[in-house]
Amino acid sequence: MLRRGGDEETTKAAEVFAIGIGECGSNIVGSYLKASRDKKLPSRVRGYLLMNTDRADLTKVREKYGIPKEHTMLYGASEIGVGGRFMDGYNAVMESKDIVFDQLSNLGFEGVSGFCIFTSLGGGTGCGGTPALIELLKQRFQEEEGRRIFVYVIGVLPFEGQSSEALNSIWAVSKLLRLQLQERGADLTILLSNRTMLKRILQSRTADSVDYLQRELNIDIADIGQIEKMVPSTLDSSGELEQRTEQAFVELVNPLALDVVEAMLSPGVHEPNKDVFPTTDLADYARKLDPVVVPALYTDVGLIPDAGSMPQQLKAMIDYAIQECSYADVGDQPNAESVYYVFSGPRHISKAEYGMHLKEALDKFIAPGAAITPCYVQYNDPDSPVNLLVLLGLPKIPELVQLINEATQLVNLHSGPSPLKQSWFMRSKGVTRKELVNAINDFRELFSYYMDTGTTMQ
Ligand SMILES: Nc1nc2c(ncn2[C@@H]2O[C@H](COP(=O)(O)OP(=O)(O)OP(=O)(O)O)[C@@H](O)[C@H]2O)c(=O)[nH]1
Ligand SMILES: [Mg+2]
Repeated sequence: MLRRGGDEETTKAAEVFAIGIGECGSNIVGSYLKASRDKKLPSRVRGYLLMNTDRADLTKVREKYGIPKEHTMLYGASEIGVGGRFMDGYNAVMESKDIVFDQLSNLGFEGVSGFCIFTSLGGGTGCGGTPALIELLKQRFQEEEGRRIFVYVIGVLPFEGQSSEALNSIWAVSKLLRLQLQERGADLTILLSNRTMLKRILQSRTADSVDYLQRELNIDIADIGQIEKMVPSTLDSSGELEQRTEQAFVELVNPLALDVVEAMLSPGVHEPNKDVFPTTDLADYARKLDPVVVPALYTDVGLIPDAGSMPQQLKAMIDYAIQECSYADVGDQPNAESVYYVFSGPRHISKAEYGMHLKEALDKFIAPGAAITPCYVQYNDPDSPVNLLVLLGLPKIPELVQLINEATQLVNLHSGPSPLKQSWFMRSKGVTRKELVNAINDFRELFSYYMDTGTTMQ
């Protein structure tokens, strides 16, 4: 448990309950809790639960991150996961409603105003279970108790070449958005992309990453280009090397995922040497941003107020953050429809006077009329690091085109007049072809501006 005895202010500030569902979600919450413990960070979450339909994965996560048993939950009928069949993931949560709420209640979820659900979007347990969980939470709090809660989903998009997972991801995001129209979906879906995180890691820590992968996979890697080519060709099958490759990639990208979670949660937490202006809690993100968000995080920014023009340095910082540090590649022209930024550092750097320069610098990355909401986190220590978190609401995400194309190809592959062919959809996903085609069409509409090229549906 992260809550510290006696530190009332800290516990009061942390109003968030974290849920990790499925393997990816549990890993991210587990490693986040462990990292916070190791770094002795103040409490960011009030309580947490890791849930899975796979007994072995749950045991592994418990051991790896030192999670007490009462914070984990095995549910569903199979005990071996749902193997990407997301409708089973959805039903498993719905059918386990009572035990889910019992356990959440034992862990003290009653008073919280917000939930963060961590999951991959490409698997089955988390991808299908997340919308179900949100429906249940919203029903319980908003419909039965008349109390507004906000729910954030931190969803991980698949690596390149995982076409079956691309299809699951598209279904999940479309489902979350559609449910939101009935006040039963996620208030904010924050997308982190494995393929982009991997690309970032490989670029920034080339030599280290090559060494690491060489060691883990026990193969000779000549250069970084080779790894990038390896990705699509190895990941969609299930042999031993493929599994080890994926595992190694996941270990590489998870620290990056933790950084952004930490950056998002930190403004809402009281710390003695810190001021936040304006006061910001997690709910503010949902109030100010569009429902799908891509974060960008630039850490340890080297800003030197005495050396050269500050407006120029700030502009360079914004450019770099958005173009090189986003968690799903948004390209050069994200055209975001809303922006929230958190600028943190020592008092003489993270100051509101710079707001106008930051606004100017953000201008070319946003749609005309898009709202910009600032937040400054100021530390008394003049040596504290400078970090910039930018949350882009409904940006253009070129890699979604790839995702849509991969999913469309898969749908086409299994389409045809024969019912035998079409039974693939029910068998491997648990839904009809039509439901998946609708989800893809939702995506095409939402992100239509760059859908003039690419694969079309048959
Ligand atoms: N970043 C990251 N990605 C992960 C991790 N574990 C799995 N993934 C990715 O998540 C996707 C698979 O989803 P899982 O979370 O394993 O699936 P699940 O929710 O457990 O569902 P089932 O296994 O189908 O029951 C793949 O795209 C993996 O690459 C992790 O720890 N970190
Ligand atoms: Mg699993």
